[in-house]
Amino acid sequence: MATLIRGGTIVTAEHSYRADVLCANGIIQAIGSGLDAPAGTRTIDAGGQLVMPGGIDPHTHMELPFMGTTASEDFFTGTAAGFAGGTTMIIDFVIPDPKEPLLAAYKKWRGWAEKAAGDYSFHVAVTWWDESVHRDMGLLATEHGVNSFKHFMAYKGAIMADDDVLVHSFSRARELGAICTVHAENGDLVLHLQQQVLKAGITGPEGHPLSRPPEVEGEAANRAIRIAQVLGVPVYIVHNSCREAVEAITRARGEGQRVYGEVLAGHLVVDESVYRHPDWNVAAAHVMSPPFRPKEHQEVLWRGLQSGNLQTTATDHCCFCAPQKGMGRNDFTKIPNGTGGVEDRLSVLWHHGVATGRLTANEFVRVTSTNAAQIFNIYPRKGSVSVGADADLVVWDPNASRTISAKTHHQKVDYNIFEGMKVQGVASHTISQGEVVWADGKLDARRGAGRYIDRPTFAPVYDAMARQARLKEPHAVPRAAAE
Ligand code: URQ
Ligand code: ZN
Ligand code: ZN
Repeated sequence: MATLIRGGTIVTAEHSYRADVLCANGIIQAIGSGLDAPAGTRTIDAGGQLVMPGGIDPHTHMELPFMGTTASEDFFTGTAAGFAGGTTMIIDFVIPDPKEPLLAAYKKWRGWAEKAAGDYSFHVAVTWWDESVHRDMGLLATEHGVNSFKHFMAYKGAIMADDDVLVHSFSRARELGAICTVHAENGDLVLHLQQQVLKAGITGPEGHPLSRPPEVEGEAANRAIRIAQVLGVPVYIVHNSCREAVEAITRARGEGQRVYGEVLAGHLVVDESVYRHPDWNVAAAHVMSPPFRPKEHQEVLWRGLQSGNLQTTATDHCCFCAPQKGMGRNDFTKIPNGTGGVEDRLSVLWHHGVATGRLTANEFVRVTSTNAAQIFNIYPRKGSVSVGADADLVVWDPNASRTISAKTHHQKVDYNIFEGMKVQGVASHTISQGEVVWADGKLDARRGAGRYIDRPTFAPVYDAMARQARLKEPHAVPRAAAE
């Protein structure tokens, strides 16, 4: 069945203009004024509303096994909740246990994701190294559409990648034309500080931010950026939460290095006072890493988006309900790290970004959809409103408002970090593969309708960059070794 979105204003990363959009067979068939609607077409009246590319959340963890439990949100409920907020695609993570073959882990996650309602892709984490990892990275890049490899510099003793793994993996990623993404916290420092905080008798959630101060994040962000610089590979720092990380990215980008930065909707508007909430469950519900920071960091993050030094917004949607968080009742280091947000990212960004004048509507599209599509090489299929692109769209009512609450959200988690927040800017309709999956407050998500989206590597652009890196530092990379 065709879908015609009539009378709206199309808003892309580049410009805004009045036109209708006709979708059929999963793609955008026509854009123009006065489009005819073939028999049986479903017509949406978008008068007074905006028509934007569906949101892309480049950082989620649906049903992640982590810290002795499994995230409560699964690929079906999580992508469906995304629809309710205008997000039509997620990029999730395959996170192999140390010594688990990357290809086997990838296949396992692919099985879990078959229930997804919306489209998805995977960053694959490199959590250990030997020749088999080198081989599997190649197979994933050349045969399975993986162009991004993740590295956790935190979580020592679990999934942490030390510098030896970073050097091997970053070098392999460059050979393959892939991008390296990084969770930047110094895992050795975190462990040391956790032990110190516990020794001081602090076992509650208030200990969490004490063990991961901004300097721990800034050091790791800079280290990852420098390693990427020497090895000539692009690097994407996920969930930047503080001034120290943004400064590291800004410096590198100012020197022409290919570095990208992501910020979570949560870190833009939630601050570290939550860890001192009198209700243990509320404080524990906010335990995620990097932690929420003192308020002054938020303005630095907003300026990062405004200046273009941070390119994408995400949620790191990784949900644990109160009984799960309770695993750390006597020791904050045992509280499963993670919070939700996949349903609320766009409204939070619109309310605090566009409605305040920090971002234009076009910049909003850039940081909620288009930049992620371009960085991860799926543009213009995704992240655009153009003929031939996937018909993933959101009809956005900039004047509607709603109050965010766990009582009404569609996320499978018993807490919402934006609880009680009244936000302006609401998805009135979400279209996925040309089908209306969210309309006027009702979800029509179909289990298993989501597709795995291949993301090709960047080889051609890449070679030029690698050559430039070699030429710039001939002493650093002996020519023979670099060929
Ligand atoms: O570190 C991550 O991104 C995953 C494990 C989700 N948890 C979190 O605290 N951010
Ligand atoms: Zn992380
Ligand atoms: Zn994450």
